[in-house]
Amino acid sequence: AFVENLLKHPTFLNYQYHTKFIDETPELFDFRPRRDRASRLLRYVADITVNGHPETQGRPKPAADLKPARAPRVPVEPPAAGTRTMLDAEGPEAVARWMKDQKQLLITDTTMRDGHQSLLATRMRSNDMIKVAPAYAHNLPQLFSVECWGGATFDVAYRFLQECPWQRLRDIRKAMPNIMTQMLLRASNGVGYTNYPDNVVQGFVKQAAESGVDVFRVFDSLNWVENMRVAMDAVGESGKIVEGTICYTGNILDPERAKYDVKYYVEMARELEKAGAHVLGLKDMAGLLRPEAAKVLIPALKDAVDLPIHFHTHDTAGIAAGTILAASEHGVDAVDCAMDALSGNTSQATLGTIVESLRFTERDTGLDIGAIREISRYWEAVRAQYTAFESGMQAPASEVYLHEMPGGQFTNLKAQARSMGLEDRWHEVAQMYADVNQMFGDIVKVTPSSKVVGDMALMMVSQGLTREEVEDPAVDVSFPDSVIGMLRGDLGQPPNGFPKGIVKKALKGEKPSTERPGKRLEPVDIEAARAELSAKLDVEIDDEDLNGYLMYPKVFTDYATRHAEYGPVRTLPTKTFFYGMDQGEEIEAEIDPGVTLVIRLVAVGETNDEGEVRVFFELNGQPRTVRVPNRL
Ligand code: BTN
Ligand code: 3PY
Ligand code: ZN
Repeated sequence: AFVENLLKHPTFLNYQYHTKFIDETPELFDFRPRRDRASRLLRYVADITVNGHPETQGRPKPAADLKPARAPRVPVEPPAAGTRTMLDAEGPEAVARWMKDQKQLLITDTTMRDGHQSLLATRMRSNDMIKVAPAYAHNLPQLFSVECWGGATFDVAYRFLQECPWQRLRDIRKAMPNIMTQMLLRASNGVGYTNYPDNVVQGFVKQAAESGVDVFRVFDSLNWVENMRVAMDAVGESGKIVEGTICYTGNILDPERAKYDVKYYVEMARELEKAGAHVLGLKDMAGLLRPEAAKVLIPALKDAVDLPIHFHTHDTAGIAAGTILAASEHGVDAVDCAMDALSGNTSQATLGTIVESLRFTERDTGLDIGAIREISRYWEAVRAQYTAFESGMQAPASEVYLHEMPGGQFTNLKAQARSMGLEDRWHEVAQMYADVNQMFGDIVKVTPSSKVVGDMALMMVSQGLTREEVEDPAVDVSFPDSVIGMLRGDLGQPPNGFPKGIVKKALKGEKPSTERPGKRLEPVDIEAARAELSAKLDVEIDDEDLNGYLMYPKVFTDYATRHAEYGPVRTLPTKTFFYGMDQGEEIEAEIDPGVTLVIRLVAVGETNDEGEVRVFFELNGQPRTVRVPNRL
């Protein structure tokens, strides 16, 4: 019966099945009626329609007359060759050489990762990305890369969007086969908040390369190269591009911040080159590199190493474009921008503006401004659906030079402060964040070290503690777990270590470790983990699922449990996913290539004595009724 079902399935007949086809097509195993994917989806839509989505409750709503986002149409012919074509044919060293040899300023589009991570709390759904990927492939084949994976997007996909990050990657890769994809990897912290055993990091990189990542931007949250080698080596072995990355903090022009001076960055660049980087990443996660400083730093790095340089910054202070143009004039090879509609403030500089600024100069990007406008109009319509996740930041702020918060953390920390009732004391939080940084010895602040500094700052503001009191051995302080972990050495070592006084106080005499954390962590028995998870969930666990589970055991298990109940909710339109349906509304959900459900909401009934509501649908023209609890 299984084979019969399989052979009759329209997707199989179309030869469009992919590796997860069987996994995602449980009706193949449905020999007796059971809740199929369509029924599960109807249940989700009914539930959200009746009860609302927990994530959007109490938040601003999109305009009632919102138009659906329509991606630009593309021709049926395959797209022109791009960087991915070059990587496949010639390998990572050849791509690196080409980056250095050609004149144009190369551009990475960050909209699908850092753009929405920094502006919309990472909540953008795969559906909205995949629809526009063909337009990138056809109309912007000169892009260096599209950053669309890693950082916070991995766990947010499972945790809040109820979708598989690996499938997102495969789908983007397939729709955009000619341009390199790029991910942000926190070295031994993977895409998580703490160090993982070496074999977990290695397995994760291997899987990411297989599922479709071409450029791995690898950084360490304390700039400790020793803690980057496992991840960098694994990328090198996969045949993909190792972008060994420096995180920039402080101000090289400030004599008072001599810890992070030009010499410091030059030495780190040399270490990364020796460690096997193909490209040198310069990651200015808070947007602190001033244009005048870029004029000094970029030439110094170019002198020091033989690698192309890829610069990343944020527009929090409103000057990212100025810094990018200064870096371009001084020979930087590639830079990151976000499509206009998702640029500015805590996000990246405005892509179309950089392209126009360099037109008719020797660094002309070669990108089509008309295509950029068209794609940005699509993103504008997409962004309008995510009103619930806007931060409310109205203007750029030079206060970032005080607190030095990464763009991807800023809005998160603000939301965390709001939830603790500290929103109107935000400027105190900002000052405290700066004080905590000094108390920890002036460290690099980027995920996960930035979260540790944020946890400490919020705790101190809410409890009314000052830095002096925290440092005073006579004052009793209960430190957050994340702070104790970092000071114990769980995230590795900053330059010159952590200040002895604060370590002693936080650890209450426990001896900190200065070894590489991965050296102390036992390797995980991968196959035992697979067997255990498979038994627990009663399904086959493939390598992608397994890697998700190893990174985030509880988040993955919760996702998988909800998936069994609600089905492929990733296929629903974004408005439906967050707000359910209106009476009389009709939507489509393509649950497999070429297999589309047409769902119409006919009516929502009264709540009965058991507290249940009947919701009336038409599914592909057939009446269907779903009962869901009314939890309101
Ligand atoms: C989330 O957990 O925030 C994202 C997944 C949505 C789960 C759905 S929302 C409707 C239903 N009610 C719940 O409490 N969970 C499911
Ligand atoms: C992340 O690690 O998610 C970041 O964006 C760091 O800047
Ligand atoms: Zn960033």
